[in-house]
Amino acid sequence: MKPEEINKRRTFGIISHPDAGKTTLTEKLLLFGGAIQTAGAVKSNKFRKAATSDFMEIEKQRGISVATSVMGFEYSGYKINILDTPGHKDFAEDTYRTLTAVDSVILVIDCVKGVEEQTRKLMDVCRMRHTPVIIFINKLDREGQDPYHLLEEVEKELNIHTAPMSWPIGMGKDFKGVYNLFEKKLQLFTSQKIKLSDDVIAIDDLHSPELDKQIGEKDAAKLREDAEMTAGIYEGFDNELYREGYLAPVFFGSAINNFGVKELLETFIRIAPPPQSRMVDKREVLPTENNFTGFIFKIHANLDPNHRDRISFCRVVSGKFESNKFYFHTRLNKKFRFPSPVGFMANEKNILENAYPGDVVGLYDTGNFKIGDTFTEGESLFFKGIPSFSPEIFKELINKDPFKSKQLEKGIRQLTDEGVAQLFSRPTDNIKIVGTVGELQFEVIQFRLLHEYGASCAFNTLEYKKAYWVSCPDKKALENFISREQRYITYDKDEHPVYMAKSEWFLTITRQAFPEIEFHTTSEMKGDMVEETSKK
Ligand SMILES: Nc1nc2c(ncn2[C@@H]2O[C@H](COP(=O)(O)OP(=O)(O)OP(=O)(O)O)[C@@H](O)[C@H]2O)c(=O)[nH]1
Ligand SMILES: [Mg+2]
Repeated sequence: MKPEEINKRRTFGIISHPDAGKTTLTEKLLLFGGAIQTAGAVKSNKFRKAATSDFMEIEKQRGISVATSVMGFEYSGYKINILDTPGHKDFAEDTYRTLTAVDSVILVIDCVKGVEEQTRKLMDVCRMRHTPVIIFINKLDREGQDPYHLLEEVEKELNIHTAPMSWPIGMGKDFKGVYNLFEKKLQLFTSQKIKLSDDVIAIDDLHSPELDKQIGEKDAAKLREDAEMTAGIYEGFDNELYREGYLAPVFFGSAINNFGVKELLETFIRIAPPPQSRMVDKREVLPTENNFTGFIFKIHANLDPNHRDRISFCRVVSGKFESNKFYFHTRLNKKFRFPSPVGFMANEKNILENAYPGDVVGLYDTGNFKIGDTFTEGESLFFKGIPSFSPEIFKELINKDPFKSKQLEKGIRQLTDEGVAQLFSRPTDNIKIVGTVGELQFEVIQFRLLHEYGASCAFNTLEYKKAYWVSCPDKKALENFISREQRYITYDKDEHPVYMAKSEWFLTITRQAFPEIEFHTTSEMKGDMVEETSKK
């Protein structure tokens, strides 16, 4: 395995509370890579629909991204893979899974809003995994909070130390630019929506009168004071602490104006970790190993409305992936080969011959693969830690068009394979139940079923609150439980029995009545490699 192929790669996720500017920032980064020529060229990962004229309501009304997009570009000799995630909590499962496929993250914070609910949750996941974090405080062109206050909030609420790399001069309509504390360079704010700006003035000595000339006496005095203060308050950048996830370098800027983005990128390639090793059940897999290994962290059907394919997104962990070579699928115990795997450069898919650790490969799949599946060159291993959540909202799936029941069946199976939701069937009355962690997923499912499969459906809310996979070493006892609790028993797609609890209280009573039965909040006892991640 050539180490230079590994060392030139950087794979990271962009995460934040909804609307902080992830997709905007992603687009500007691609602009620097020359991957796109003008802003606006990147379709956001906001819901992409088939070629009809109406927009999906949820996107139009709320303007939110619903799934992760993968994009690559080259910059300064590096191959950079960006995974732009959705911020909304209803799609957090997708984001959490994406975090297993990256080596570091850029966390975007809106300077007006500061740390928000979803920022906190995402940061919890990063901390759990010791993922290195760079913070980009965005929207400085708007009247935001005081930078000291913002950093204090970040440190307190996100439980991470900060090292400001740049410092803003003014804010909102008085925003003048940022001063790079480490390179001692002043960057004056100009709104550069489509061009790449290069207006950097080196000022080694902040006491130089040049500073007053550039930004005015008042702001110059304030900057001198701030530079002194920040040196005293914050601990300075330390690469090791950053790599371990304890210290986050912070940049200030405005993504939409392409301001502060280049500095972020330059620092990113300098400090961000190259592809890292991953744990499997038995050992640690190093990127430098000769044999290819990889795992699927995301599945998306009908990505391209003109081709009805299903693509599994595989993160390469070790070795070299080659097209047309047989690889071992460890869960199915079967070999597969991929004649036309795809890579994701800029906003386009392209056929690729081979891929290296850190890369994301799109594998065409006819419905065999699941999230968490592992490929190797023969070794039997399973990558660990792909989270799976226990759904909390359950609705009966109602077919509104009797002539399209086949399409509905196929569509719901494929969409639930993607991990958008989970599917259960209730034998007592033969209904299908869709379980999700958020309301918006039902809107997405309904929309996609109609637009991608031509099936119209409705949902009928059920009173269940939580799903528990049940097991018992004593088969008879399990059968007895299932027949006694029929009304609450459903089966998942793999025919595993699941008990649907109406409330915590119901569960407690049921547990007391059937002490021999074990209740699991995920299907981990199936031998799949899912682990539960606490949502709190
Ligand atoms: N004023 C201002 N607005 C910005 C800036 N960056 C992004 N925005 C706006 O903020 C809104 C949200 O931006 P997106 O990039 O879609 O946000 P997101 O984080 O990808 O949102 P989700 O994916 O739905 O979570 C858009 O209207 C952007 O134009 C900025 O620097 N200044
Ligand atoms: Mg977005």
